[in-house]
Amino acid sequence: MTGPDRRQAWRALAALGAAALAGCDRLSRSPGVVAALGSAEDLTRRAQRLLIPRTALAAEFDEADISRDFRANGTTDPDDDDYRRLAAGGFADWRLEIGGLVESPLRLSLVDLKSRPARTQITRHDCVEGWSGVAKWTGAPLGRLLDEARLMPAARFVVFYCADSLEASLDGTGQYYESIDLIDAYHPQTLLAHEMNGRPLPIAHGAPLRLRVERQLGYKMAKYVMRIEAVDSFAQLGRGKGGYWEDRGYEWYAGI
Ligand SMILES: Nc1nc2c(c(=O)[nH]1)N[C@H]1C(S)=C(S)[C@@H](COP(=O)(O)O)O[C@H]1N2
Ligand SMILES: [Mo]
Repeated sequence: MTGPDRRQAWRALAALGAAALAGCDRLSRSPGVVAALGSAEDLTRRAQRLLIPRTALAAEFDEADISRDFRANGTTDPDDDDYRRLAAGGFADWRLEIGGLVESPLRLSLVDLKSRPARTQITRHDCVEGWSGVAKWTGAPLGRLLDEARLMPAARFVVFYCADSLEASLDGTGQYYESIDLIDAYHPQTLLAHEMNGRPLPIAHGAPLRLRVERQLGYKMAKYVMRIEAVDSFAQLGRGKGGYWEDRGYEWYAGI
């Protein structure tokens, strides 16, 4: 879309938003219109997705905006034996593997990761369940690590394997995993975070390392990351939909 076209589209959207807001107070009292408003919102969201480039930055906030009580969700204390052993040792023996379609697979300790250039950002986390929280995250930008591992041209997605299982299953499909494409993998705010609010990442929030992919919903932000793999397809993983929650019906691209 060219500049003037885009501006026009924005103006149309802004007008739509203003009209919705003006009517909101009055209309929202009638339960019958709640569903209609819901679908208008859905339309706005879709239009917004078309208009805002995927590479745009997510909003960043100030220290004063940091939530005092950032909820922990999903797994908050993995009971997997290997994880428990690593946690007991303060994650000194933990190593992050970066493999798959890369020329130079990496095996990085927390010390190694902390020696890489870091980025710090204060962002809002939105869970699909309807709650949000603002926190400050520090970590290694994923794109730099993928460059270091020398991604092969065939790589299309990056998969994150986690330590925890949310569901007991013999075939391993109960294990938490996630995947993103290379646009998100190289987005400047996509981090492998090892600090939250200036302190080592707590176990409840994914210690020792969790993904931040700020243009998407909370379930994409894999906690307890053990291994990262570059792949050309995720059809053979889990139940084939690219993530634990995607395998159970959630959208793979959870853009916000
Ligand atoms: N390994 C793992 N990662 C996970 C989850 C999980 O259960 N296990 N839950 C997801 C969901 S739904 C959300 S909202 C966030 C919660 O992160 P928090 O505990 O830091 O709030 O982690 C996501 N990543
Ligand atoms: Mo979530």
